[in-house]
Amino acid sequence: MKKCSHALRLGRNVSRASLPGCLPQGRPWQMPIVLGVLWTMYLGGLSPGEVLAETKPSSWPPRPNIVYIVSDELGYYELSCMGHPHFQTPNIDRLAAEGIRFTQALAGSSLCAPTRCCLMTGKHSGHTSVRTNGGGTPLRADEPTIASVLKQVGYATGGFGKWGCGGRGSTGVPERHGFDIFFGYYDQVHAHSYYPPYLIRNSVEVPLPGNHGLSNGTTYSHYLIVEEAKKFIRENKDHPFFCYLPVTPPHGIHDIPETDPAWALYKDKPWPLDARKYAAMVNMVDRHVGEIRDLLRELGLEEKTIIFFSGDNGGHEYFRDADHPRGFHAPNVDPRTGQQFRGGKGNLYEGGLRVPMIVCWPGQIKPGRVSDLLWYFPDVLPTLAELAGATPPADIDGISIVPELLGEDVVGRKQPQHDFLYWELGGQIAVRKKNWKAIRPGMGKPWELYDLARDIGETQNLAADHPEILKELIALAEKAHEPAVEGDFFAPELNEKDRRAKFGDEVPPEQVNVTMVNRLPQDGMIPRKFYTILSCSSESQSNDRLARYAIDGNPRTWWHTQFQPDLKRPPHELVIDLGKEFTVSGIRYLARQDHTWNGTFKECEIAVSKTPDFSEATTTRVEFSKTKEAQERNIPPTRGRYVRIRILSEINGGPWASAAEIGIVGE
Ligand SMILES: [Ca+2]
Ligand SMILES: [Ca+2]
Repeated sequence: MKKCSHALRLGRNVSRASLPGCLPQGRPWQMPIVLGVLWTMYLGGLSPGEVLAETKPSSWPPRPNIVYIVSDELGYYELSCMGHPHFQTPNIDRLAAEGIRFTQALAGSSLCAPTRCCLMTGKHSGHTSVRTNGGGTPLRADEPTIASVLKQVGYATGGFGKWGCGGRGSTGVPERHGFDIFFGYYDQVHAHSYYPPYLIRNSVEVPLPGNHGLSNGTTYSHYLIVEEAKKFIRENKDHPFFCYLPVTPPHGIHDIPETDPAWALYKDKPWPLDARKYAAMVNMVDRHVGEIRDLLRELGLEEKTIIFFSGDNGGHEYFRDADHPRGFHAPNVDPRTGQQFRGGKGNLYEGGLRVPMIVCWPGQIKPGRVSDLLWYFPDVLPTLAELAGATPPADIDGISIVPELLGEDVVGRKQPQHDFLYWELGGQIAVRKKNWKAIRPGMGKPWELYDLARDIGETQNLAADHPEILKELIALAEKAHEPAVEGDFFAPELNEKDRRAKFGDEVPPEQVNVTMVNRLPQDGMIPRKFYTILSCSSESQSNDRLARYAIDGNPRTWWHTQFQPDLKRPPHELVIDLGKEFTVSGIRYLARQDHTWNGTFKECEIAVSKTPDFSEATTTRVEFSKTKEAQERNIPPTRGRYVRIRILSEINGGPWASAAEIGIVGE
């Protein structure tokens, strides 16, 4: 990383032909611009910078075919061209050798769905609609994407792989966002299995005979996805196309057919089984990159097609153990120097944001370049729009990097630079301005400040040394954030079905729910149909965790207290109106049913009252345990219509409260 750090101080270290010394050759749409530049300079005596700002090639835009490949989870260093001894990626290495590799092309976010939303919409994660990683959270109906922008200028648009910007039955499905065809997975939970009973094409199920979910089946989904992409390229070979390939490997579940040639390379390595499968999956993706390039060559499209290859979020430290504290393959450790990026998938340190990014366009992008241009996923939309001659939406955060890709002299203008880059993820926030990066690693945690030019590993917090810089970056962050407004589900059962399909089609839904998600027992409970929420201390509107979800009967939805824009601290409370008087004798509580514990109730005060002001209430203290199963606590039987649950502490001492379901026991 020493080279990169040095380059950061200098800005960029990319060598570039300077005007008027180096004329490009054999590129008809580029020649007029160079001559035009020289002529204008001669006539007006302008400086090259001013001239660049004025000029465009006469045959602009170039309108290439666009192939955009995203490998889910692939880490920055997990390529053989990065010197990693575990991986064999000759085709991706060749792509880099024949194109441009970026050292500072950063992910839009640090988890699958939020980062994909940045990629598709050109917005940073302070403006996007999909900021949570539930898997099916939808884009809003009216949101433009790369596909809808390119479609307006006549591109055929196809997507193949994992969507993650809206489950089936929602406003976010890809065919409502500019894709002529999308084949693969809409919900990310569905995408955990390489052997699901079906995939989806434009919201219609495509059965995969012999598949039973998880790792059980005969049809490996990724093969079909690549074949569909190739078919799309063949069918559209005669006019411009956008082929988006967000493939799922090497994301887990780590499966690869034993017959795959990549498995033969790794099956006998003295490594844990999953680490072998992971490396084989990377090699398999590499082979498919080679096959796509072969197809483009066969169709005579090689020089008419720009190929992007990237990861989706920073490397996940898979298969960690005492001997491999940064993961078995250490995706965020430079295998040549040992230099480390801090963190990884799920956080906003560099390890969570650095992804491989390679762009290749034979005849147009100079081969073998390495660029330190600082850019990120929101820049992809305006970049592709410029290449295609489309107008990007006005309210995006990205900037086109076409001058960097093709040359400022060729494009006729300087490469613009970001004033700042912004990320948010749950309670985490990061802001980057040139070499400075401010990060708040979690809700309520102090801000940190790093000089990435000197400290790429984010080891020395300079917040106390440079309070004025930190203050400036925090102000930028506050300006960058606006509350998320997600799209809607009009048929959520379709999305639920797709999520269950991860586990196969032969398990009855009820059983899946019992196995995977606990429910609140209903016997002895005052029926839920009587309940309404009279009041709540706060609710998290930014990610749709509203109080009413605590009584909606759905264990997959939950109430969470507010943490944005400011953090509400305990005590928290919910008041349930039972509609009429009952004799209340207990309370049931179901903690949130996802992977995290935050918000789990511990000490609570339960008050029962005949009037909503609780002026003459009976109160009882109860304490809940750390379990995802339903819990019941009894209170002395009390007549009343209003029940107030006041949460005094959280099971891990956190400031939150959350509840998947609350039930009132009584008669
Ligand atoms: Ca991912
Ligand atoms: Ca619920």
